[in-house]
This record gives sequence, structure tokens and C-alpha cells, in this order.
Amino acid sequence: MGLTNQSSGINVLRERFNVKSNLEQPVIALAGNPNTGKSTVFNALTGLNQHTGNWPGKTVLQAQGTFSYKGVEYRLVDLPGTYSLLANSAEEEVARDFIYFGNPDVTVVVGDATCLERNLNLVYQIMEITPKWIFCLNLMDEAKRKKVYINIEKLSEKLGIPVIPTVARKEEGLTDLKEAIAGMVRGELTTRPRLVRYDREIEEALDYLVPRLSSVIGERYNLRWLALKLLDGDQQIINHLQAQFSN
Ligand SMILES: Nc1nc2c(ncn2[C@@H]2O[C@H](COP(=O)(O)OP(=O)(O)OP(=O)(O)O)[C@@H](O)[C@H]2O)c(=O)[nH]1
Ligand SMILES: [Mg+2]
Repeated sequence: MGLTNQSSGINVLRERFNVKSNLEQPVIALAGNPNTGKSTVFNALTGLNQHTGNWPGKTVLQAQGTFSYKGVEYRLVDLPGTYSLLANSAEEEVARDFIYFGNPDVTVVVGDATCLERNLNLVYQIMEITPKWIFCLNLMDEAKRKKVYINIEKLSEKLGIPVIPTVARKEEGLTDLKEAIAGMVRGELTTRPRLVRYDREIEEALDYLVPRLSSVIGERYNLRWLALKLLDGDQQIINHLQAQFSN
């Protein structure tokens, strides 16, 4: 078992999702609730440099494309819209598995500024999976029209994550989004996500499990999240680990 072979590479893992990239091409995932403008952001950034297919083994549409910004080419993967990442549907499973096992360099969560609260469920779930994410708060024009005012700085401070307001349909804010993506890929833009703390018994079980997982799996993955899923008895995750580490 190549459990500790970190260098065997994240690219091999991504290829299982039909996402091929090299070290010079950072991979950016677009996630978010349905109908928040993910595909509009995707199309605005990638233009004609895109193709569609299906996620391996699923009838869920997969769109991938590339865009360049300041001399770096990025691979952008448009994930299906989901309200949660509990893998209760093929869409949720695809989104969750790619964000976790595909280990994107940055995940951009596209949110709807007219109903911020509805987006926070997904936001907190993403936060548990990865610290490498940006909140793109889209539909700012609609929010303005509905007289919804959002204090972007305060939201960013509360979440510990960069928040970029956009009107994707008019391509407003997309340069700021690209700048944030580039900054995060370079490691210059960092985050301080506010993680959920669980009851004492669960936190103690996590303290027990995480170092043990680390000695088997290494540090490639966010082991706190993995431990939470194992405590949950999540069979899909167990199957995934077996498939991934059995060769
Ligand atoms: N007013 C306004 N409309 C937008 C904006 N961004 C996207 N839209 C519109 O919102 C609708 C949904 O956009 P999509 O990009 O398809 O949303 P999506 O998140 O990809 O949707 P799913 O893939 O179905 O989850 C489309 O009619 C877009 O034109 C925006 O910033 N302002
Ligand atoms: Mg879409």
C-alpha cells in the first residue's frame, strides 16, 4: 500500500476525476448552491477554452476549462450546484469528493448575495474540508435591487476567508476574483477559517483519531474532516479510502 507515498501525486488522484493538470497549472474548483451563477463565472473566466463531459461513473455533467492570469494558466472545474456536501445525491457526492480527494489548489464558493443565510450551510461544510477557499458573493446587483446590504469586510472577518463581491453576468468583480485566486495559489493570501467545535466527546475522539490517521495516511488530507466522517460511519468515504489506498 502506498499510503505514505505523498509524491505519487495528487495528479493521479485528480485523474480519477478526469481532471488532468501539471504542477504548473493550479486547479480551481467552483462550488456553490444551485443557481448562484457558477456557470456564469465559469464561462466568463474560460471563454471558449472549455469542454464538457460527465463525471466518471456518474450521469452528472462536468465542465472544465482554462484561463490565464498574469502569466499563469489555471484549470477551472465547475462543480454541480449543491446545498450541502453530505453526499445524499450524485451531485453532492461529486462536489464533496472532488473538493476533498481532488484537493483543488483553491475552491471558489459562489454564493447568492440576495439570500446569504441559505448559502452558509455549504460555506461551513466547505470550511471543514479545506482552508483554501474564497467566497465569491455573486448577484450583488440583485441584492442592491432588493435593498439587501452586506458588509463585505465584516463577513470576511467573521468567516476568516476572503469575500469577493461580483456581478458575474456583467463580469464585474472577476478581476478581483482572479487576483484573489492567484494570491491564494501563491500562498500570499491566507485564511483563518472559523471551524465548528463539537461536544467534548467528539473532540476527544478526534484528538485520538487524527494522529493515528496521520501515521497511516500522512498529511496530504485534512484529517479532522476524515476522522469526523469515520466517526459518522460514512460508508462512501470508507469505500473511497479503500479504493484509493489499496494499490
Ligand atoms: N442579475 C444577475 N444575474 C446573474 C448573475 N450571475 C448569474 N446570473 C444569472 O443567474 C442565472 C443562473 O446562473 P448560472 O450561472 O447558470 O448558475 P449556476 O450556479 O451555474 O446554476 P446550477 O449549475 O444550475 O447550479 C442565469 O440566468 C444567469 O444569467 C449576476 O451577477 N447578476
Ligand atoms: Mg451551472
